[in-house]
Amino acid sequence: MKKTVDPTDRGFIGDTNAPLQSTLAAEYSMLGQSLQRRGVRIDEISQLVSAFGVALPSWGVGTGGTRFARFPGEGEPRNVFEKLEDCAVIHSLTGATPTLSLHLPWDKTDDFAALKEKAAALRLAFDAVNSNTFQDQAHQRASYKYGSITHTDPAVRAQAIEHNIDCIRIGRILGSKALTLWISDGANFPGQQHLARAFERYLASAAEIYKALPDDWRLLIEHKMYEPAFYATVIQDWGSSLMAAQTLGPKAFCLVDLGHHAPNVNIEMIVARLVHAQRLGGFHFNDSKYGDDDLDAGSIDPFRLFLIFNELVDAQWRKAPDFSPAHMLDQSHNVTDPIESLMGSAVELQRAYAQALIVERDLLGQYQQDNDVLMATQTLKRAFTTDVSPILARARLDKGAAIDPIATYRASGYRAACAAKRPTGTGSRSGIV
Ligand code: RM4
Ligand code: MN
Ligand code: MN
Repeated sequence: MKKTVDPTDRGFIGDTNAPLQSTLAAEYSMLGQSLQRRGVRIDEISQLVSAFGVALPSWGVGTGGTRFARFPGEGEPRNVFEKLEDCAVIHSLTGATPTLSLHLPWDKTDDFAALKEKAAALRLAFDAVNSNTFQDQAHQRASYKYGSITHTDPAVRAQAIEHNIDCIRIGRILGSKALTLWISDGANFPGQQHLARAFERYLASAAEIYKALPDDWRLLIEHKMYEPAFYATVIQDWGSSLMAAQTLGPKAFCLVDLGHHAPNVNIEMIVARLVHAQRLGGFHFNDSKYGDDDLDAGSIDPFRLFLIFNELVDAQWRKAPDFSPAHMLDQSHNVTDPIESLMGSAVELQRAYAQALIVERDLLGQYQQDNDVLMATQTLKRAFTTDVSPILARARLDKGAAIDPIATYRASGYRAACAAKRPTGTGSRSGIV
């Protein structure tokens, strides 16, 4: 039988790092010299990378599925406490995921105070809470089949509003500072829904939720082009989301889920516009080829991820006002070990961030000013094609995390240990996302 070690154990991580350290030191120093020739100080970059964090989606540590089937993974977490344990493994090995985002009622428990305590013991905290009015729960008064906060029936709207307010209450216990509002409301057929009135009902209901927000909280409005509504979704694009945020008030912001756009949409441009409007609230990072595919961040189009981070770093660099977007992952893992996918994605975000940080911004600005198109685009490409892996590994090493998170995770035997103590078939309900 393969041995099992606690992958969060510092001693174990240190032991697996030991044989890799001298190669890393050599690679880091070589990269440092090459960056220095561009006027970039590598230590500054690795400190910034080290300070970067992204929230894990609690629903992402379970195995996902498609509309056709779900194949349960081995040793899936059976409840939110076990989800926390998996998140702690990811954070211990990457040092990049200090927070997680809950989804309610998927993550319901009778004791949220105990959950908070357990999280603190595992060095984890809570980012935005997500409400769920896109499926019916057992014993629910009214059905969301034809919508939730935009439903034509005020009783359904009231129930959905109440649920969101309850999420805020739970979030306050946990120390969250934001509520993410994604609704699946929309229409499958032309004529099914009065397009203008549905949006008006959205604004009125969202205003009720907004009223319940504590002063230091944000409402993150997530848009999505389609699915499950296939003809018209009420908050289908960043225009609707921005209008809603601006109507609701200063605590309302837009959340950009990368997968929620038509293929080929220029997401970095949307980011730039939302930064301008001072309403960029945060991200759900993932990747996609066709639609809301929820694939691992950076797995399909790493250049696009880099271009998004380029906008974020640029906004930081020019001190854009009211700029502090939340970074969260929102992925569904059907054919990989969710822990490995989430670790890989956190690292890919750091990679895009590091690449964006090494863009020679003064030079780029000058090329843009002079309309030197070729040199401007090459300046971006130079940063993107630089292998920043030694910076990422160094940032992890400095924090006591793993130089090679996935290899270390595999060496620990954690998944096999989970499979033994968490029987298959009783896994999380957040299967098909
Ligand atoms: C949606 C959307 C939401 C997520 C659900 C599970 O497509 O991305 O953020 O909460 O899926
Ligand atoms: Mn999302
Ligand atoms: Mn989605």
